[in-house]
Amino acid sequence: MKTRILLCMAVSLMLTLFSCHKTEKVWVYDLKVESLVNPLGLEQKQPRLSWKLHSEERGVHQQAYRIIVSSSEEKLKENVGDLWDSGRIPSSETVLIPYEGALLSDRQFCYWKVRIETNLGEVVSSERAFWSMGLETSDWQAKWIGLESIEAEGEDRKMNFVPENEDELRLKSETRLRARYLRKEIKLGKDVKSAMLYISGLGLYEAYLNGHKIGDQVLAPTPTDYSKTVPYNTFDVTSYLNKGENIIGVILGNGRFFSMRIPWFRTFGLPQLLSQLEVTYKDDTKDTFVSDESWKLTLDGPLGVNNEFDGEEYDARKEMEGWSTNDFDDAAWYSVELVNAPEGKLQAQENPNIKVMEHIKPLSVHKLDDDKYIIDMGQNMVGWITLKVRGKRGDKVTLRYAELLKEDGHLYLDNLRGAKVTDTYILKGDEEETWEPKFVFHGFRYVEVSGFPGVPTVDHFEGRVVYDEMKTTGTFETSNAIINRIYQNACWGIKGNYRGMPTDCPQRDERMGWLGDRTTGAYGESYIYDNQKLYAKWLKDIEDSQLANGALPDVAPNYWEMYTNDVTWPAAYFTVADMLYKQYGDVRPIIRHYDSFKAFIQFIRDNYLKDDIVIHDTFGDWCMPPESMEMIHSQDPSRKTSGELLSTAYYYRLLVLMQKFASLSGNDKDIAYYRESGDRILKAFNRKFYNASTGYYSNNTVTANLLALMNGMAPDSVRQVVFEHVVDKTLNEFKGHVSTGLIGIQWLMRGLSDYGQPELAYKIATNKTYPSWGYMIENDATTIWELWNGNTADPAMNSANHVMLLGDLIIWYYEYLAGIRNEAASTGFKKIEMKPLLVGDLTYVNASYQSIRGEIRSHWRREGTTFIWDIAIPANTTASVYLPEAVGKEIKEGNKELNDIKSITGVRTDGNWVIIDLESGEYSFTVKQNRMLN
Ligand code: RAM
Repeated sequence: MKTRILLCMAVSLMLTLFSCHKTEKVWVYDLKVESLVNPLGLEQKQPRLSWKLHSEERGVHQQAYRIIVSSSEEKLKENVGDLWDSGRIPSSETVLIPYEGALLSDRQFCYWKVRIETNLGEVVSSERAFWSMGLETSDWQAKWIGLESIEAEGEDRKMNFVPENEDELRLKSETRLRARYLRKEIKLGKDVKSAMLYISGLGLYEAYLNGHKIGDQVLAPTPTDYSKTVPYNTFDVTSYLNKGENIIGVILGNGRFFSMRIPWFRTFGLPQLLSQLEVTYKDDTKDTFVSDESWKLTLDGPLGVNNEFDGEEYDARKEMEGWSTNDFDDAAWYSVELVNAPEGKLQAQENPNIKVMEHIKPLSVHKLDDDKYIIDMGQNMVGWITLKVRGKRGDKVTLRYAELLKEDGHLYLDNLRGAKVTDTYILKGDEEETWEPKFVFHGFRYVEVSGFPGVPTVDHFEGRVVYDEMKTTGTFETSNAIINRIYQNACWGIKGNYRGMPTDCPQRDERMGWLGDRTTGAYGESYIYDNQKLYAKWLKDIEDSQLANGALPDVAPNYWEMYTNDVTWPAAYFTVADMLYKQYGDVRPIIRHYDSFKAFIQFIRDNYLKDDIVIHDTFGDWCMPPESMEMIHSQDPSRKTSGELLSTAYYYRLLVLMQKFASLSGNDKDIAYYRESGDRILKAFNRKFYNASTGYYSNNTVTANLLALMNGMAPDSVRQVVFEHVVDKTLNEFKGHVSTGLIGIQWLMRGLSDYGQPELAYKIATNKTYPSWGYMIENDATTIWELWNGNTADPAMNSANHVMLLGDLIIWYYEYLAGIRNEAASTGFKKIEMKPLLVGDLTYVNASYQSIRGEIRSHWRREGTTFIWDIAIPANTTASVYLPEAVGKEIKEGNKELNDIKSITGVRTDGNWVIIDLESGEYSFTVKQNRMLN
């Protein structure tokens, strides 16, 4: 049998990945979250099931499937679908198929498999997989517990946490809370069959059973606006428990619940815990153990003050051996207090947890003149380092983190603004001690070590690279070293800014989920990382922060309550939903958020639309290359693009998207409205911004002209002349360099290529002189900078790890250079278009993308006049393959003529392309000068 099935429990969007101490992965479905219409409506409990086909044969299709969902493994084995047996469904669909079985109850375990029939006559069964259902609100018996007071480090003062006056505010701004350690004994009278732990610790928690940490996630749960949504995690903890006495221990950190010192940063409350352990004994009786007033708590553990910006303090002398085992006396601990539940709704965390995803060794450790050492990780990374040390009791090692060094070799901290980025470790003075922080992370390449007993070497430290647990789906490499390096930098920047939300940066006192940075970025990123669940979660964060009047925020989750009411930043809400549909074939986010989209469109219309022009904009074409190398923002009116043009063009774009969304969500009645609004805006836009005598838009910036072209706003008759201005400006005024900021860059590479200037796009992609991505690399960047002039600009806003200036570059790498993309009308890569861009001095591109339907591969190379292209198309998909410069040349697949190949179903030409319709499989094409013609 040649066909295999990989079950992807991409049961999608509403399922939470379980603890991973078991070899199998378990998914949890939250009954409440995944409703399409009514979030509480039980009728909407519809997980979705996906699988991938893999075959070594060509031209394989699925002709039918049968899904079986059972309430036990035994039943599944016997093919008894007591929950759901779909029966034979003649269909080629494999992605996000809604469960249509019996109404699923809370905590229900669902075991499933699928059997498919292929066109080759095979019948293939998948392995079994399973998911389980979450808790309903009424299932929670646990109480929220904590301590309603602040105990500041070293001082004996208590205060209510809500700052009520200036003094208290100042106190908050000086206070980092110590970690809270909580414990509780649990007596199990019988042998355990299974046990589940449902837990939420705000801001961050680590849970232990009998001394063992539960799960390998860090910084859990992932961040939300706790006044709207409170995430809980679920773990299968069967293997941690024994008959008799067991101890559950939890450490609570501040996270973003008791937030950072900055006055405008929302604080939700003091750290608090909700924990519910449900045990089923072998005799099928059950017990539930919940957090309540009987738990004990101490602030006097080794983990002291902690927060994301300032760092974490750990005093190993205070370690309480066995604190989370039953071999410990907690008489000196406080009794916990019952505290109010956070305002938000408890929901199973659907997006992946954050994990230590990679380990890296430092490049070097060297001594500074003043007894400090600098560790160079060789890479601007996000996470922390582990410390291995041996010394006297009470020795204190201090670690500070920075992205850059000053000329004198010391840390450059200016661009971190208020973040103190300092971790300290006080030795207990035993043998060798190892330590790493729990409730902080840093964005850094360099670490300053002081107070280290002895001489530190690279062997004393290891980098922990921390980001959301998600698959790397893309590989990309070319013959051009600078492109490869930029790609690597981009990967480091993207993953480093995934922490349960896509942040702007990981190092300074900001780290916010800025919407505008991802409007197009999220789409490019989806080629490299499986970011589906992260972005689906982020859309909910955005929805959580929408105001009653329809306004959308600039940052989500809503830690800053920032509403500038621009169109350009909130546009990400729409474009990310569109991305999920296009790249993953998932229409649910569009349906779920449709009303919120609609409300925002209306909000702008009611407040900022005047004569069909959106008259409001704050950020402009953010961070375009300014006129002087020291500036952050250009002040030169000829370089800046009109805010009205930006917001009107983006508003138009949203109206076009709304027509599509209305149709996809069954709101066809709205389509005409959005079309008419769009038409009016289109007219007003051209009337106001197009200058017929010059042939350009507004003040002729590249961004202004590109937006008109790429959003389909420039009338056909003027497109060419408008584009000529883009080229002219780029070549003559900016000497073949980028001239845009965050907005224009979202269109630049595709715009230049689509309108016939791919060579100019290639030049921009490979420039090493300012301003360019290559210039960053020439100046030692190992990530992407916030500013084109990041090496010389004011540190007030100058991060060395921002992804917003990537614009559409990653899309261009995959869809253009490698030539892997959805066909225009396809979603989720059911119908693939393979169309590589042979440009510049590129001699090869090797790329692959693990799509939701399987791996798509494009490896091409030029050898003299011969073009060789190895491609792979996943089973159950088809592709249109564009062979470049192939007309009139000899084309072979393997050593056969195209006509002799069964899985090639059509051949035609377009210009110099030879286009082939291809069935799934692996192919190797060669295109060469036909000797007869020579
Ligand atoms: C900066 C952020 C972000 C940008 C906003 C407008 O402070 O870092 O990248 O979107 O400003």
